[in-house]
Amino acid sequence: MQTGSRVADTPLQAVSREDVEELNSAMNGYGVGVLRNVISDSVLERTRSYVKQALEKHNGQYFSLRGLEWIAESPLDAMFRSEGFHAVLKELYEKAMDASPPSDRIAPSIRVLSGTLGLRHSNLFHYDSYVVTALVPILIPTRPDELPGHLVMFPNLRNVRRRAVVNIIEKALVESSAGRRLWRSHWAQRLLGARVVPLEPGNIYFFWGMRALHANQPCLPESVRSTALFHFGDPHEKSIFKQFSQRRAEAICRRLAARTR
Ligand SMILES: O=C(O)CCC(=O)C(=O)O
Ligand SMILES: [Fe+2]
Repeated sequence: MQTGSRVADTPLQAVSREDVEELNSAMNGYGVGVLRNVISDSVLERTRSYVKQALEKHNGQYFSLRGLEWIAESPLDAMFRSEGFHAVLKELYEKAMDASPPSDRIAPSIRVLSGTLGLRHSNLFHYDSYVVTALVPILIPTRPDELPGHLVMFPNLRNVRRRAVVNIIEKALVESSAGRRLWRSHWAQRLLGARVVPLEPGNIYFFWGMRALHANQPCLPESVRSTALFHFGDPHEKSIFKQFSQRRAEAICRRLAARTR
């Protein structure tokens, strides 16, 4: 894991080519590259207040928000819009794919794990639909009587699938309930060299989301764990098969929500 360190209020202005190179080799080798101390305490504090207010509106239960609306009203917006952040994601994509990204669009989402619904959204191993994933921890449980909900991953388990249809079929198999039972088992994690990645607010964690099978470990229902995810570079974005996998993902979320009622 990479350990470059800087403290900045204006995020990611000072990411050099060498930093990106180091991130890239850490992502290829260990599985995760880290930019340390790049989100200031004040941004983190304000983002936590934002999360707590939104969680009240969701009755203390898991929720996630996607798209441009939530990020525009969240304190992470400056980071999201910064040139440095765009440049890192784009350069990483280009290194991985040896090609320009299909668009400059970053897909922002926020997850807030809490309550019994939060438990159901844990250990849901998946591949992202995007080549590069940047994860920003906002709130991570740290009391000794809590579970921190570490990120777990099987780094670079596969290559990027060039054909959308192959990707969709593979995702359906790997992310089936039988598949997910297997990935969460200790012996499969040991056999396949899973990495458990503790998350520290202030840092940004980069990995190849489309290649690494990953999930978060569970937290106690009383705890709150929140992460922001920035997905970048969907090589299948123009494929007609895309809507099938989107519908499948939405159906899974609806099923999980219905099971707690
Ligand atoms: O919250 C996390 O630790 C991981 C979430 C994730 O992988 C995703 O939303 O794609
Ligand atoms: Fe993911």
